[in-house]
Amino acid sequence: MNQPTPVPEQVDAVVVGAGFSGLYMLYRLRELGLSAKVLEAADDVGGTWYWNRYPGARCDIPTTDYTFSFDPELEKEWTWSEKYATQPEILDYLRLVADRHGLRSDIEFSATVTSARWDEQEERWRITTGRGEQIRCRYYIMATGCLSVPKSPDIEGAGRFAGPVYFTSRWPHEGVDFTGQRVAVIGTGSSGIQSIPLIARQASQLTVFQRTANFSVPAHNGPAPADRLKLLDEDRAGYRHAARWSRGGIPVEPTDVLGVAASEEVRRERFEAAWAQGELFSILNIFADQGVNPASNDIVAEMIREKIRSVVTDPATAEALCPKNHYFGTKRPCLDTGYFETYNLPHVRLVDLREQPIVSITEDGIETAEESFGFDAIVYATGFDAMTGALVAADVTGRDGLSLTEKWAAGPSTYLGLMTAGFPNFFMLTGPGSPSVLSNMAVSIEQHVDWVAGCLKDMRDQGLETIEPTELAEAGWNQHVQDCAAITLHPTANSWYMGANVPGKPLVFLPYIGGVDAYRQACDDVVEQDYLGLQLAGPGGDRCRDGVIRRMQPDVAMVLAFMATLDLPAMETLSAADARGLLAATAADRPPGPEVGEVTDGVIPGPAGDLPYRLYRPAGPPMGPRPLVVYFHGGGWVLGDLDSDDPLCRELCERSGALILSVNYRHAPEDRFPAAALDAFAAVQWADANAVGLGGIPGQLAVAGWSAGANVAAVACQLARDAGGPRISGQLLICPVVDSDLTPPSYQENGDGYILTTALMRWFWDYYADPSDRGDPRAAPLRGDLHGLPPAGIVTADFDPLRDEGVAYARALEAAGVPVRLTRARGHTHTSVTMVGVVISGAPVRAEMGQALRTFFPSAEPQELVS
Ligand code: N01
Repeated sequence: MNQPTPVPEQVDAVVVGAGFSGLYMLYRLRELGLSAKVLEAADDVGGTWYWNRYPGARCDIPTTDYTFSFDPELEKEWTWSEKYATQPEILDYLRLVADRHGLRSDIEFSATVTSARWDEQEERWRITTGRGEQIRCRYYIMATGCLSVPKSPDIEGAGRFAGPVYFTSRWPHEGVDFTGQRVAVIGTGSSGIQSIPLIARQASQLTVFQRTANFSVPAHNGPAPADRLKLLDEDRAGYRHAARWSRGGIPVEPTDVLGVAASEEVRRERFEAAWAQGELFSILNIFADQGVNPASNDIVAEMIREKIRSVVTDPATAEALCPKNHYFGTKRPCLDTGYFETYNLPHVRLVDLREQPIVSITEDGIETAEESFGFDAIVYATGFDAMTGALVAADVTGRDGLSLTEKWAAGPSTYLGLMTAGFPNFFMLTGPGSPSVLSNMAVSIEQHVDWVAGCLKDMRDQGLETIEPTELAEAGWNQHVQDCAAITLHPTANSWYMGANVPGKPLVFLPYIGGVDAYRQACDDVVEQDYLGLQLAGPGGDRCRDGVIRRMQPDVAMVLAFMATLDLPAMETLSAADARGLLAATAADRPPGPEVGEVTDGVIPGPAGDLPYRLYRPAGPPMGPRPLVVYFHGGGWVLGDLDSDDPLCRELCERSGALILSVNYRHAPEDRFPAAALDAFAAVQWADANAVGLGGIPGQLAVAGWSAGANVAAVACQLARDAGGPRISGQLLICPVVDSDLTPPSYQENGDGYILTTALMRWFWDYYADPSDRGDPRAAPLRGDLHGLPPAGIVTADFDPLRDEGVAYARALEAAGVPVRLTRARGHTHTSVTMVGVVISGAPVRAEMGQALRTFFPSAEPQELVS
């Protein structure tokens, strides 16, 4: 007789995992009145704190902060015993949370999910467990943790060892006694660094196999920090609020001290204070630029290396323990208790795998390129398939039979790290593309759970049943995640943040590094903007407001936010003299730009008097003549001078390998149209006539300029063509003013809030040219004849009122048969592309500028690009 097909259980939501995030998610789902089931592979709650029971396992975020905040009564009842709690204590805490809220009744233990499929007809997920159970649910929520799937040993012969093998991430519950044993530990990440000192206490011989030396800071464990406890006692709610809106999920004021600018005394003082504090967020906050500037990072890294050398007595071992292959912070730094001191013990030895790689694990030990080691036990502290491992392992199939594994073959793609297109009603808690592992997980978990719960409530209230990101919104978020990473040193490291620890895993920066505060704001903005980028459907009607939540480069946004705090007067409300003063004052503290070979100042004769110039010569060979670029500064024909654009000129010089001759021109309102244009043309004529004396190559002359400087550069090209010379090889026009029409869409979109405003442009035009002159091609070159002009490199910025006229000029030049190289500065403003050393995301755009200049001089000797 046929067995009746079991009727699948039905719940509103299935949650996978009963760690911090799964427990809190269940609590919130119940609060909403939704039926929910948590599937947990272990036989108890705890998640990462269930599995990682190796000796020395502790949190490395202070317990004042590594704790739930959703239950104020629990906060009162529970007191952590130490600054950094042990694994058993954290597990006890999570058990208490489960029991206090009666969560266990909705948790099925020892239940693994073998597959999850989206049923298009029913609009339900069909979940299958290892026991063959079927569960149907509307919402499928992965609370599987970021570091839960251990990396399988990728070492030759790993299965051959005859003795016991232990993984830090799957430690036996009864513990391990290494007394009298010869023990090998492979791996020196957080798990290795925490466990090695304790294993050394028991083992008769301990050999640590290190592939990459790691930065580690003494934890100075003990009672919870008194200053934090005091703050909590005084205003717990305020403290938690500050944590939620902090950069890392702990209320730490981000420093504005730049490592490269600080005195030796200040550097040392800040470093020693952070070292004494023994907290990750302090040591990562010594300098504002340590995460982005190699020179600043080196200062911190060297001070840590000094500490290691001062502790480890054997100089060769000390040197091997000094991290030199990655920037500090680009691999997860560790907190330790007596880690480096352990290497002073006579029975502990470090084997540097970069000196002698492992050839194979053998039956009785480990063979390296130089030695054979015999062991009684091997401990793998080799890490995890981080952030994506648990998600793709769960065999998730969304719409049209697309599996998550297939979709993410080239790296994860998510919207806010919470959802992914093609997988309706599928949520990831602390998924890739969210701050997660770069933050205090407790804060990030609560934020994600709260967001999901809020979303489910809104859907229910509005009669909506499915939710899924659009491709556009998701692509935009992925881009933003990568943009944030790209301005840091992170992508340079072979870290698990990059997926580099798992052979064959795509190299993509996985978490969101823009900050917990910025991230929370983005999530809130999505909701505020009617669930921007999400398609929602149900009896309440289908709807989708498509769009990208963060289009601006993160450092550009930071500069704008900073400028807003300065509360500067709008330029157009000032006199020209005061506006010039303001520009000079705001430029005073900026980085100077790259070193060049030589800088000389001089004057050239202009039509109405001398014009000051500054000549930049690139560093290095060849020492002979170079192509020459005449450059004109920006400033709306009213402001600016040789100093205002000095850093940009330096960078163009280094990137192009050409001489840059920056020339001042007469300014309005003292000298109105066409004075600036005529000066520019005169400067080009003079440069051509004097090329040899300047060190230039005769006949290799180009022009360049930014903003109004690009205007006069473009005009100079038209005048030179009309006058039959000089011959100009190319024109680089950076965010050019080429028309006097203030109505194109880019003026509507970007006319306010991005420094160059419509009002300011109007002010510039009013000073520069009478309305009757504004159609003259010498004021508005877009209106001129564009045939026979030199090849152009044109840069436009997304958030620039002038964007559309730049594009229009490119199109019009092309139509006139002029070769054009159009570069879109994605996510940039009119000014941000020129902010050398401040806006790092502008570096690729400036590299493009240098490249454009190079193409103007094909016969010039190739130069090495300075990136
Ligand atoms: O893992 P890891 P982990 N041959 O990947 C080495 C969190 N955590 O378990 O750097 C030889 O950091 C590998 O070398 P390399 C925390 O976020 C927190 O220690 O790839 N060696 C590395 O040294 C942490 O970052 C706490 O060259 C091999 C080590 O193994 C994350 O979990 C405690 C190898 C792996 O280090 C992961 O930490 C513990 C091979 N084939 C963990 N493969 C807290 O304190 C790998 N290695 C809260």
